[in-house]
Amino acid sequence: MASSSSSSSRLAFFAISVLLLSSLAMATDFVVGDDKGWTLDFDYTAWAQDKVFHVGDTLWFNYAKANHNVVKVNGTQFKDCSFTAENEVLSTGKDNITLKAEGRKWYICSRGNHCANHQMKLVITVEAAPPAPAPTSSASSLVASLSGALIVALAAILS
Ligand SMILES: [Cu+2]
Repeated sequence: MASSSSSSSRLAFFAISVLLLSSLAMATDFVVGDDKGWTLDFDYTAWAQDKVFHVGDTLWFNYAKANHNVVKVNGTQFKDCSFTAENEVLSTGKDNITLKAEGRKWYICSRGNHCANHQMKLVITVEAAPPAPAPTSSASSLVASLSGALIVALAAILS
């Protein structure tokens, strides 16, 4: 049956294209420290090393709020494990930070000596958003319209 094999390959093409398109358009959630979260004596430099951070991605800091916090600092403060009253402090225990701009970002824990002696410091480099950010209002509408165009193209090729 030629018609049934062509419709199943059409379905496969469709499924693959939707997956590819959604992965392009979707921002990534990074849980800092993965299962360990934001904690003492975890190597956040190693954790960040093999990851690529883009504008639009989100960092999640999970930790016991009685013990830790997250302070946004600059490069010098990061090196010295220092901060001032002007630095933004997050302290809910489940903080998320959406990366809004390219460049280096630095985060430390300001409790006790956690930054200086227990590696509670994270530096990342944020890159531009992944290819073809939509000039349209939302990423999902881009995916929808691209998927639609692809289906039409595939239907034409496969028919
Ligand atoms: Cu801490």
